[in-house]
Amino acid sequence: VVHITLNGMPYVVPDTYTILEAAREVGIKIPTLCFLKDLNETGACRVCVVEVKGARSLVTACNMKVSEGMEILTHSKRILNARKTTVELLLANHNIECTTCNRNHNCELKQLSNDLNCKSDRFEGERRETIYRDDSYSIVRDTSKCILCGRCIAACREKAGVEVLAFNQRGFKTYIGPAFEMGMDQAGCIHCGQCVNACPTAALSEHSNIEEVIQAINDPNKIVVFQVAPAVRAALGEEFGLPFGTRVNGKIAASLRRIGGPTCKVFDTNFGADLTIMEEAYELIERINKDGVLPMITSCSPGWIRLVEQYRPEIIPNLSSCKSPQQMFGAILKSYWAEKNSVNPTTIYCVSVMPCIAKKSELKREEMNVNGIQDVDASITTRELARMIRMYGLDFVNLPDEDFDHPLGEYSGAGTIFGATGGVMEAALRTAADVLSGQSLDAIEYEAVRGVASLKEATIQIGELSLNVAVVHGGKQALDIVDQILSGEKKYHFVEVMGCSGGCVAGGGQPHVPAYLYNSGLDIRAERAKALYEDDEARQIRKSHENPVIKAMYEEYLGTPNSHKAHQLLHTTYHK
Ligand code: HC1
Ligand code: SF4
Repeated sequence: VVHITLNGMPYVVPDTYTILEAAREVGIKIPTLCFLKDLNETGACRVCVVEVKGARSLVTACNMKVSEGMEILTHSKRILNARKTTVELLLANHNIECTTCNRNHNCELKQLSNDLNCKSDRFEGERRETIYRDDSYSIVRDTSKCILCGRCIAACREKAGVEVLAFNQRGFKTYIGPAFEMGMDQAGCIHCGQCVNACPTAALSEHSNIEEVIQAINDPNKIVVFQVAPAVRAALGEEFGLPFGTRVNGKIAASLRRIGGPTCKVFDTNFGADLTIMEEAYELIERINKDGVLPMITSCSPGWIRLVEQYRPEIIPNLSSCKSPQQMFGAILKSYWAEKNSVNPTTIYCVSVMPCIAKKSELKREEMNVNGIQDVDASITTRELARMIRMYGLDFVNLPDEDFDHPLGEYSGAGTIFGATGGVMEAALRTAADVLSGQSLDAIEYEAVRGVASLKEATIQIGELSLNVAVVHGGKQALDIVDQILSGEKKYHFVEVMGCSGGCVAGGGQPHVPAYLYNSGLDIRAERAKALYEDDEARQIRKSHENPVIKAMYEEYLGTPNSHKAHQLLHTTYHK
């Protein structure tokens, strides 16, 4: 420990602390802007400056460690002026169209400007040049709102494991984007959206599909069918002030029903997840029994698929041929459900609500159709759904809890945990273990694959078979493990990979988490995952193969998992 004084008061704090951490512990919030703990600790924005007795100039609290006898002032007149000037300089060339900005309710720059009593017109200057790019189906970049904090660059490098974004040019012309003015796709973006989540302003956002969804809702010739991803129910409540980790299944169903009107259907991607498990577990068993390519690697995360296709195509033979739950759901909706209900599939408009922005481009892939009919028509993020709920004047928190529609709203606990890292693995094990052992096993909670550790490995004994499995999440970890698999260093039967660290609960389309909460140690991945494991525990049926609608659908329509028909509808291919 060390002895310090903060604003004249004596404190004893651990010597590993930064000034920022020491201040936080004693209840003083030093503002930050570019700082993200363990990710972006450059001290570049200088918003967190403090005075330290004896230091020649102001020091940055985010990356300066405390030391014995240090005397620190965090809110002196000199500091308040310095911070205010720094932010006013940012405002001088910032595009301050706050009224229509999609981040106006949670922009960190706006909040800071207000807290520091800044004026936007103190400095007159040239505005930042707008380079507005909406050139992928998923992500939009607007440099006029960029403050060059570098958080996105760090997220792309450290989380996605690729280096799509960088500082370009020099001086006033500096801007963040891909090199050589390339588009995001050209530059190898995987659409994980981790840069969007890291952005304090609206310089990076998802490509919005709200308007086309509203158009479909108002088209009398369309039947709008919603499907809601597992992880949305673990996070949407945050947009309406509910505590992190509040499960809002019932309010999502109620909201979508009011938005979509009386003819819409509110179904569940969790049903698609159960179906994915059927196909994937049987595919795994077949690969094991018939000396197929192992390890088999999951394929439901479209950011991960983009990573493979662009950066490690050598591992394509290991990918499960299963479409993702989003796509399986769409394909079944427009075949089985449409036939059963005598609906012309071309009149169905399927909208997925996803925690992900890569889902927007996944649904546009040319393989994602059956007989020329696109499986899913549009995808909106959790954030976009929140905006629509506000747009439609719904009092979210006070809505009644309603059920999803039947039959495609029926899901097992296995389907819902898909949204957390390790969930797909656990769901698949619940089914594979029953099938391989020929019993209905009671031990269904696979603790070894739960949690946010960056690599989880386990050996699961199923009868004679010792099944070696691994779970990784986040592009960077995924690339590491792929390289170890390719070199023969790691040998597994089955690997779950999710493109985002934490899995879909921390996807690029989830509600923004303020940086100060992240920096103070809130692990949003764990908070939201808890809601999904609770959802699992609350279900009577917790194994995908016991979902009665899934069972009936195989009996009436698909035959067996991996049948010819199942392959036509539910499996896909990848590009090199
Ligand atoms: Fe996911 Fe999936 S779990 S990919 O993370 O397999 O996005 O939630 O919907 O499709 O089910 C996302 C989540 C989601 C799919 C499922
Ligand atoms: Fe990088 Fe992911 Fe952002 Fe693309 S979406 S620029 S891969 S962080």
